[in-house]
Amino acid sequence: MNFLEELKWRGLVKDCTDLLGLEEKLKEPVTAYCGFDPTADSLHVGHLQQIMLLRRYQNAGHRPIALCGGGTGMIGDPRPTTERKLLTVEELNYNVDCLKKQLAHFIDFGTDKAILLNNYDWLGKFTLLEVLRDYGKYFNVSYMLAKDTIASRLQTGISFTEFTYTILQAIDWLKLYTEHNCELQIGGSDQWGNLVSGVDLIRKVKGDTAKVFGITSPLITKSDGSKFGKSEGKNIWLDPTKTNAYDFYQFWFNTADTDIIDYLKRLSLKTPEEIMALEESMKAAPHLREAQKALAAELTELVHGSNGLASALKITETLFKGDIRDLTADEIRQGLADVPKFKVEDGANLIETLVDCKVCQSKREARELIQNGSIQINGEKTTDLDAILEKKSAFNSEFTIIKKGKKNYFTLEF
Ligand code: 545
Repeated sequence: MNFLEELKWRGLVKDCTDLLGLEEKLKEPVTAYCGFDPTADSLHVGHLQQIMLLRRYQNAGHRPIALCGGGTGMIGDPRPTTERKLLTVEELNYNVDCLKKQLAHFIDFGTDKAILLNNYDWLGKFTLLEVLRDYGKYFNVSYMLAKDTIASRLQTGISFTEFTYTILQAIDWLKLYTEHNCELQIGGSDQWGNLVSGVDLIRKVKGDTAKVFGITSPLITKSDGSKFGKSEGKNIWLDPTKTNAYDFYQFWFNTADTDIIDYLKRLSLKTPEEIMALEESMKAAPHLREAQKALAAELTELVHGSNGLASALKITETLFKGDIRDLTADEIRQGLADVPKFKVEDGANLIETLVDCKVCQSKREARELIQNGSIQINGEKTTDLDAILEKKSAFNSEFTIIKKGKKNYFTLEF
C-alpha cells in the first residue's frame, strides 16, 4: 500500500480535486496544509482526524503546515444554519495562543519539519481596495452562490461578511503556495467548497502550470447515530486542562465495538497490521476491550503525556477493582467527578445519611446493605450499624466516598 492507498484503507479519503495526480505528486515530498479557525479556546476530538492527518503526512516525509486562522477567524466560515457571533480581538488572540500550544502536542514544529502560521499576519495587512481589485475579480458571484455552504444559507440569510470568507481562505493558499510551495490542502468534507475556491484562484493567478490539490476526509460518525465527540453532553477537549486525562481516556475506552476499528484506522498511528490484529482480538474476545484500550492509551499519551496516561490507567484500574485507597485526592476527584455529590455535617449518622442522600430507599435497606457488607466508606467495608461520618477521616478532610455494591459511587462533602 502506498501512502494514499493507506489513507483510503483508513477511510480518510472523501473527495479529491485530482486523485490520480495526487498519487503521482505524493511520490516526492510535498507541503500540505490544514487551517484551524480560533472559534474556541480549544480544539476537541472532532478536530483530531485532520491533526493526525497532518502528522501522517509528516511521518511519511512530507511537510505539514498548521495554519491558525487569526484573520479568517475574524470573519467566520459560514455554518449551514446561522450567522456566527463575531469574537473580539482579545478573544481571538487568546484562542490562537491556545490552539498553537495544543497543535504542538501532535506535530513536531522543529526546524523546517513543519510550519505553524497565523493568517492574520498577511490577511491583516491587505486594504479593502487591494482585495477587491487583486482577488475579487477572480470570483464569480453566481458560482459562489451555488456552493453548498452558501446555497444552504440563502433562505435563512447570510451576511456579506461570511459570504466573502471563501475568498480569504483562497488567498491564504495562494500565499502559502507562493511562499512555501504548498501544493496540497486537506480538510474535513465541510471544507470542500473552500478547497475548490483555492485551487481555482491559484490556477487563475499563476496560470495552468500551477497545479495544486485539495483532498477531504469524511467526518467521523457514530454507529448509533448520536454526535461524535461528546460524553454526557460535554465536549472532549484536546486542551489537557479542559478535559482531564481520566475523562479523555474513558471517552475512547467507552467506544462501541461497532465503531472502534473505524476510529483506530482514522486516528491511530498504528500500522494496518497492528490494527487488523486488534480487530481479530475484538472479534475473538470483545469483553477484553483490547482495541478500545489501545486507542485510548495512544491518544491519552499524546495529549496528556506518559504521566497523564499512567494516572488515567491507575484510576480506571482502581475504580474497577474497587479499592480507592490507592488513589490520591486529585485522582479521586478526576475519577469520580461525575458521581452524585451531597453535603454532610461532621459526625452525621451513616444510616441516616444513606437515606437522606438517596443512596438507599429506606433505613431498612441501609441496614441490610451495611450488614451484608455492600457499603464501603473510603474503600473500607463497614458493617457497623452505628457508624458515623467524620470530617477527620475524609480525603483531604474534604470528601468521603461511599460505594454501594460493585460500582455505585457517591461523594459526601463536609
Ligand atoms: C482557515 C483558513 C485557511 C484554511 C482553513 C481555515 C479554517 C476552515 C475551518 N475549519 C474548521 C475549523 O474549526 C475550528 C477549529 C478550532 C476550534 O473552518 N475554514 O477551523 C475545521 N478544521 C478541521 C477540519 C474540519 C473543519 O479546523 O477541516 O472539517 C473539522 O473536522 O470544520 O486558509
